[in-house]
Amino acid sequence: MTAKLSLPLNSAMLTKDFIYGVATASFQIEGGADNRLPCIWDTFCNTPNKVIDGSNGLIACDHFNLWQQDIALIESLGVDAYRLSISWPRVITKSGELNPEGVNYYLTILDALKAKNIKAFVTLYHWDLPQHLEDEGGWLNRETAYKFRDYADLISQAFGDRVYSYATLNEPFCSSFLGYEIGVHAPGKVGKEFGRKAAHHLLLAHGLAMAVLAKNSPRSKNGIVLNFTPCYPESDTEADKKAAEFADDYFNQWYIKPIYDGEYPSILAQLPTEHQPDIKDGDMALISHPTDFLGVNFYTRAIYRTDEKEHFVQIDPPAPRTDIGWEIYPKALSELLVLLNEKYTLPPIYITENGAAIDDKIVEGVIKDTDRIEYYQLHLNAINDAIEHGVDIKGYFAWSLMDNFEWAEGYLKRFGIVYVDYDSQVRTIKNSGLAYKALISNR
Ligand code: IFM
Repeated sequence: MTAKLSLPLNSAMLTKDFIYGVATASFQIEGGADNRLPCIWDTFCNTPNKVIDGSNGLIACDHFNLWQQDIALIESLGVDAYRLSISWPRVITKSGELNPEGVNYYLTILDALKAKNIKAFVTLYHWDLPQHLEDEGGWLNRETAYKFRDYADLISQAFGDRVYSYATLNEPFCSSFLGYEIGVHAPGKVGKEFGRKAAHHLLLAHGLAMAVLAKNSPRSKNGIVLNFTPCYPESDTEADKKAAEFADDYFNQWYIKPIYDGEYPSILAQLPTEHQPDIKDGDMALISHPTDFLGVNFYTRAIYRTDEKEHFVQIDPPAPRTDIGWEIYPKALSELLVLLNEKYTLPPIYITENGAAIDDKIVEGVIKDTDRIEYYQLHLNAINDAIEHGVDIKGYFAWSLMDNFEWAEGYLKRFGIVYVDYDSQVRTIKNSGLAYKALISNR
């Protein structure tokens, strides 16, 4: 018997207005690397000891060739929406023009989704920066923000009215902190003097692109997707609480406050000058361009204690944990949503990613991922709680449609509700996928 997903009968999440979807990202699934320019993740994968299993994105799930069957798969799940990202190095040439082949690839996908009445949630940047832009400084170079604006301009004109929602960026925290401050993601730069500078240019890119999207695509819902890992103190001592607050400003509020309040958290003044971003006159006004929605990605929380040398230190996550080592703590999701709603004047929210890495086994064609179903159930309940507390949440996307390239973890961690056999490229819907499908169709 497949475990079920359910919600209270009076839940707003059971109305047809609430959007259910599945999410992916270009570099994680597409492959088709010969048909695009190299990106920073190609270079990172080619650098020894960066990706744990030494793998890369050259083939991935071969979605570049198998997209038709993947869209049929998405349709078979009965979802309302598909969140995908556009590979910048596939659609824009080195000289900054549209690459018609790459654009056509996405146009056919978008048309196929439209024909099946599946809403397209398009993310313009899910970390695959063209390598030639990194060679000019990447997100440390302010010019990259303007290059992103130009890409957003050209691609949104080309896509016309095919897109239901545009997100400018996915998780600028990961691009800047993981990529430019601690170097565990591409491009692998390490230095406290880099992280905030990269973040500022990413946020500037978002603001510049928002203005372009508002002009070219006024009918789509345009916004940004941010990830949140709520920060909890290890104890009730003032010192631990202060440590957790500092971490929260550094990892979470740093990315949302500029967008909705037009300023960075006050910890900005406590950072050494050389670690601070280069903020020019007018930047904060550009960054705080109104958005039609906020995308929230949530997986786990983090616990902090005070430290003599640093502002905070993170302690190891307690059990229960998923296969990637992240604590399962759904209460943090409802608390986060309620807190964000109190703190900021927000547009409607979509939960644009949520899911669990589980060490799945396929046995006689069946994947009994009961732990993943439980994870989804707990988090759907948490979202329902937040809605009951007055938070305006319009939809939910499972991460991910299918197992894929999990960045520095390579193919070792499986987040899909569909199992991928990477040798044969056969896809098999896991029990979690069947449970998600049943929840959606029973509305
Ligand atoms: O796989 C990633 C995704 O690309 C961005 N958000 C988190 C997921 C799980 O790590």
